[in-house]
Amino acid sequence: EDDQDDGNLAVQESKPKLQKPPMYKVLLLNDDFTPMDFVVSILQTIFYKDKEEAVRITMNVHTSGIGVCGIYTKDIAETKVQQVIAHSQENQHPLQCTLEEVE
Ligand code: NFA
Repeated sequence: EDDQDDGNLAVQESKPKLQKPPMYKVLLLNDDFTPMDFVVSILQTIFYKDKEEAVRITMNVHTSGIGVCGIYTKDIAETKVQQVIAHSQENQHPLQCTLEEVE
């Protein structure tokens, strides 16, 4: 903007066009084989949950069959899904993880 009075039209006529990015839930799926402690450690290391929250999420997945680990933008959600699957396979656990768009 310069010093001349333009009635501030340039400012008033240029509305911001920022959009909220689509967000994705990262979901953990229950199975009969992956040890509880392994799921808790994944939630602490990959999803930065404290111990109490990690245990809460693990028990929710164990009892209900599925649960949300966190909500992220697409790139971050996809990376976390791959990290969970890779870490599980390295330890010969069948733990599955997927993502789902919010709303
Ligand atoms: N159901 C698994 C067990 O009883 C624990 C588990 C929890 C697995 C959450 C996957 C996800 N050992």
